Amino acid sequence: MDTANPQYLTSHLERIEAEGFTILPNAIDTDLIRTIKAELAPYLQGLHPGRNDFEGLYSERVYALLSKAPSIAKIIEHPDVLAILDRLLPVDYLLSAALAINVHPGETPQPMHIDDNAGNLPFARPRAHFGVSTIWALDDFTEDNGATEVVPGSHRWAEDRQAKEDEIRQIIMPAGSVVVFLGTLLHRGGANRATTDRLAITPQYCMPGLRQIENMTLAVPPTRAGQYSKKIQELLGYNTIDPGFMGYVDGVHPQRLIDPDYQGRRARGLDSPGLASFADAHPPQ
Ligand SMILES: O=C(O)CCC(=O)C(=O)O
Repeated sequence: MDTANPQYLTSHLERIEAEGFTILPNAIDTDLIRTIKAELAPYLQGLHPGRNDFEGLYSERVYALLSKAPSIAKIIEHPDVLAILDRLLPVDYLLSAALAINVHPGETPQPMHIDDNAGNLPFARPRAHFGVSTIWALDDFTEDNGATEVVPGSHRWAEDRQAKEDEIRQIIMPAGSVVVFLGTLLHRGGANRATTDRLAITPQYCMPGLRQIENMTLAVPPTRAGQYSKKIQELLGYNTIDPGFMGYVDGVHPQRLIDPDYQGRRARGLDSPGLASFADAHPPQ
């Protein structure tokens, strides 16, 4: 995507609004794909097949990715993806999940689902999305190797509407491409009828006030988080959000666990707009 050209961003946002998803073809190069595959290789030895139909009995999943395969940070904070997320989620959105899914030959279709269930909050669909997901193809997604399948327009559907087979569309895209979709879009991993694997990575992002699907600050503890950019640290949850303190640990900013010298806004003499607006909304009695 040419992020300098606002028309590209607008057209992706329009597609997401209309269909619930958009595809960014060839967003990373083969060198990065090769590096990520090499980092993941020790964890994809066929020893840990999925435990149920959702994980996929003929699939392997790798979790806690930023503690295992550091190059994956490059796709989690890919500027083209973040440019879209910045328009779809409130500031300070979080990384909710980030996992690799290697779909082996023989895999059957995954159950159709949405990604932003948000702990069963009592808001039935149709509703606003609580999250946005991405699925990166590290192998070509083809007609028969288990390409992700989506149901265009289902981000507007009511809770009980089921997709018919002719409403499902395969995401066929070359390795290095990414599909970005709303958390309310119905989708699933496809059946792998080919003779080769289909490797994907799915970073999923959520509103800042929600619980992350993976407990990210335990999956990527401060000693590991310290090797990444500030943006990745914030996405993991080493941040606080307005009104000023949600996310604190032991009364201090969680960045202090990574950098003991970290100075918060007030120590730096900056306004804390969140605290100000919180105080306005809750005047002392
Ligand atoms: O593997 C895929 O293509 C989709 C996986 C997925 O949607 C999930 O596990 O949440």
